[in-house]
Amino acid sequence: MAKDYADLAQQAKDVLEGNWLGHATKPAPNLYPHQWSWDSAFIAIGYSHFNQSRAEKELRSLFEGQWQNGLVPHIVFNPKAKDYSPGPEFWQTRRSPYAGRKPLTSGIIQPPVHATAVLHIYEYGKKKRALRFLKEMFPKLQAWHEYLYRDRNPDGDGLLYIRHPWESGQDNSPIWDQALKRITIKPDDIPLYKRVDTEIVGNEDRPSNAEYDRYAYLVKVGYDNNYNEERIRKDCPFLIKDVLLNTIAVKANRDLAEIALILDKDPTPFTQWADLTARSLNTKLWNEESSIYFDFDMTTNSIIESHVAAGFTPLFAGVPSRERAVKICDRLNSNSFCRLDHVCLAVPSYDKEKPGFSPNRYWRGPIWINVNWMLYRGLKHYALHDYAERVKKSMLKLPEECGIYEYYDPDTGRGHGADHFSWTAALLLDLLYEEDAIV
Ligand code: 9WN
Repeated sequence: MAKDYADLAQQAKDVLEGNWLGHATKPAPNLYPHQWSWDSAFIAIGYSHFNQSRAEKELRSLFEGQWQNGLVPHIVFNPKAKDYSPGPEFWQTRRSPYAGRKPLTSGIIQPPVHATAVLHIYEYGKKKRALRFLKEMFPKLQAWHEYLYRDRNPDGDGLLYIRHPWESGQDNSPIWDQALKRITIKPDDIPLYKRVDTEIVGNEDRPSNAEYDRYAYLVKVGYDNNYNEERIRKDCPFLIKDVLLNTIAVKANRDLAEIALILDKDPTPFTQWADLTARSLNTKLWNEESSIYFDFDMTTNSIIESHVAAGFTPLFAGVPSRERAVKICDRLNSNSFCRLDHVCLAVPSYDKEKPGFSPNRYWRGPIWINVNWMLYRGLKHYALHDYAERVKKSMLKLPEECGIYEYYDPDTGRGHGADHFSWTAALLLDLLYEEDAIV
């Protein structure tokens, strides 16, 4: 890469430094003051190139919140931070026999990017030290994946379910619209909560109040059932086999298998899980007509036909055949997403031509850097170089010209949500180091 990106890299490092809490990195200065699960994995991927010790600390800190049944919670609360809702008390995790008291955590999960991050640290780090870290993390990652395939795989088809939109990491995605609408709740059933997000970021960039009522209610379903997964499954009106989470699980299992081999351990369980989930994604969730993978609603036993960019991410885990990968690339290269021969700023999170698309409202249209990072790596894997290069260029251009934001308007590039957003900075650094663009 000809251009010198040293300034941009420095800005990205400054963002991570500014968000460093001493034991972990918060996703953004004000909006997200705690530690989030998949954020930390992306952040560790960024650190792995220039600060191995911090990359390790990041994940070590997250796994301090791991439950005894292997669950890795989506938030590990920072006792010094007060301004986030719902906070630790809201989750009532003491009702679970598995949750720890210190640190306090939430009671749901996020996509399991962690094994991928740990392997990344090994690949880019000093080997002797990284090997010690692999040894330390292996049993924790193993317990985490065992939890997923024991508690979230009731049909045995390897398609893991989520029981809260937050578990997918894509809070207000149009994928959940119908499922959330079906949940009718009496006002008394909504636990008391106060929104603080809209005091920090514009209301128009965030989920609606109706969505928040349902988010709060679904948390209550968890604690009312003492976080017993079998009971929750019977009671919860929101159970979805999500493409993004399952794709990430395939990749994480492949990476954990590789870690096992490095440590001279048996990789078979992880390879088998990866194969099982990949096969089911292909046989059950692929839609030939639209060249996309769709989510599956377990409550109605039906496919959710929502055309979101996450539906193309199986590229990242090498799930589709070459033929399907080419079709996905053609679909991306269209007015709905991001045409190569148009001025386009990267892949938006939702089809621009579908009802409900919004250029600024969170997961309903804006460009997210982590999704583009997955698509970029996936496209490269299939040697779809033209499109991959285009995605990469856009991923560099957006933060360079518009700031290091949480998400971006796909038409104007304007940054939205939180400024100084950690995973945008970290994945940008990953790209820059990988391409040797830093001099
Ligand atoms: C709820 C921290 C997290 C990300 C999610 C993103 C958003 C939280 C929120 O922020 O979710 O978990 O308060 O809106 O959707 O992907 O991990 O960055």
